[in-house]
Amino acid sequence: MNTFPKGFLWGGASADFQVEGGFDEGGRGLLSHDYETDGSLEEPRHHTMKMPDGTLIYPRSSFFYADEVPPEAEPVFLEDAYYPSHKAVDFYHHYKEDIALMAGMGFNVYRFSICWSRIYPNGEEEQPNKEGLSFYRNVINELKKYGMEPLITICHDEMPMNLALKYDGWSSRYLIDCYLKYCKTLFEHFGQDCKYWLTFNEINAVKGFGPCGTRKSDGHVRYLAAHHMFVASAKAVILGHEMMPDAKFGTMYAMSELYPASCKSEDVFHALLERRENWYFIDIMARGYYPSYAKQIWKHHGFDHLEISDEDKDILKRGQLDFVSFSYYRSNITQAGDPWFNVGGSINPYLETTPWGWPIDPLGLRHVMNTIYDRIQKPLFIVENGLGVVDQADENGYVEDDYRIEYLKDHFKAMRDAINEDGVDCIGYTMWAPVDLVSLSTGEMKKRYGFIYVDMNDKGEGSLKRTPKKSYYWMKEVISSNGSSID
Ligand code: BGP
Repeated sequence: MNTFPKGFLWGGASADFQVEGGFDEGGRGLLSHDYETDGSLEEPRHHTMKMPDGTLIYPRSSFFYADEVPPEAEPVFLEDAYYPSHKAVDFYHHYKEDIALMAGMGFNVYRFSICWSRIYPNGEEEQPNKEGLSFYRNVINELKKYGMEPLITICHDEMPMNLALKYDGWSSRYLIDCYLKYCKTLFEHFGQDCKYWLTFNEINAVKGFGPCGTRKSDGHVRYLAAHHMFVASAKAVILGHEMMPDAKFGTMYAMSELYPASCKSEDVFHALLERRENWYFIDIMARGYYPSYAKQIWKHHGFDHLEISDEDKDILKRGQLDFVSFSYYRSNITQAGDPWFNVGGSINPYLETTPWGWPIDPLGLRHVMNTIYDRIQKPLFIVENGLGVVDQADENGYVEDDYRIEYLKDHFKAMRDAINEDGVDCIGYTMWAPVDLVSLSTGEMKKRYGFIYVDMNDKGEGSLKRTPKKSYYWMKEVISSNGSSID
C-alpha cells in the first residue's frame, strides 16, 4: 500500500509574526517578537533593548533570556535598525493570494497562528479588538472557500508585550485568566468553522527559550510558568469541548530525535534521562497527570518541589489533549556528561546537515512517531517539518529546489512507513512553511522554507511577488496521489 490513509490532512504551517507584517495595523498591540532585528547590528537575531541610563544593549536572543538581559532593560525600537517581522511577507494584505496558491497545491488544511495582541492588544482589555477578529474571520472564510480545514495555533511562542513586561509572562498565574478570556473569544467567533486547535507552540521549549515570557532563568520560575501553561491549556480544552463538541485539541512539541552517542551504558542512560525532559511536557498534557519522574527533572533544574493543588490536578486530568502534534526538523546526539537540551552540541558523523547545521534525518521522524505513539496511544499530527536553505531565484522568481524535494520525499517515505508498516495513527502533515517567511531563530528572510518564493530580502527590499518553486508542482502531485507519487 503506497498511499497515505484516506482523508489524510495535507497542508502547510506558519506563525503570525513570521508572515503577517502589519505589526501596527488593525489595532494590533505590541508583541513579544516585535523587537527582533535582521541582524545587521552584528549577527543574526539581535533584540534592541535599553538600560535605564540610556545604554543600548543587543541581546543575541529575545529579552526573555535572563542570563543575557538585566531585568531593568526595556525593549526599544531603534531608527537605524530593521525589524523584518514588522513587514514580514505581508500576509496581512496578501492572504487571499497566498491561500489561493496553497489551494492550487491541493492543501486540505492550513495551520496558522492567531496573534494574541491583534485580539487583545495588551492582553487585559475587557472587549476584543474587532478589527483583529475580522482579519482572522476573513482568513478562515477564504480557507473554507477552498475546502481547507483551519488548524489554529492559539499561542505561537508569543504574548502581548504588556503581559510580558508587567507580569513577567507565564510566571504569573494571572496569565491563565487572560489566556482563557482570549480562547473563549476565539471559540465564540471561529468555533463553528474550526475543528483543530493547538493550545501552544513548542511548549517544551520553556526550559531553554521560547514561549513562557519570563526573564528569569531560575528553574523553579520556569517550571512554575510551564505549570501555569499546562493548567491554561487544560482549561482551554475543557472549555473548547463544552463550546465546540466536535473540536480536537493538541499542543505542539519540538521533537528532535535524541540518540545516545555510543552504546556505552552511561551514554544510553543519559539519553533516557534527557529525553524525559520532552516526555515531561507530553505526559502531563496528553496523559493528564504529573509523572513520577517529575521530581528528578525539577532536581536537575535546581529545585525539589512544585506546589500543585488538587484542583489543578483535576483540571489536568479533565483537560487532556485529543491528539499529539509536534515539529520535527532534526535529530541530536548526547552522551554522559553533556548538559541536557544540548541542541547542536555534538555532531552526528552519519548525517548530512542543512546550511544552518541542522542534521537531516528522515528515519529519525519514523523513530519519533513510533516512540510517541507507543507511549501516548493518541493520534499524531505532524505540524512542522521542512528545509530552511538559501534559494537562488532566477529573474522571474523561479527556484529549482530539487534539494527541498529530496528532503521532503525522504521524510514522507519515513512518515508513510511509520503509518503503514509500524501501525502509527497519524492524521496529517503540515509542511513548514508553504510561503517563504521570516526565520524564528535568526530573524532572517534568506533562510527559506517555502514552496512559494517571495521577493523580499533581509532589509525589507523586494516586490513581495509570489512565485511557485519547482517543489510546488511536485507537492501538488504528492497530494493528488495521496502520497503514491513519491515512489
Ligand atoms: C519552530 C517554530 C517555527 C519555525 C521553525 C523553523 O521551532 O515553531 O516558528 O520558525 O521552528 O525554525 P527557524 O525559523 O528558526 O528556521
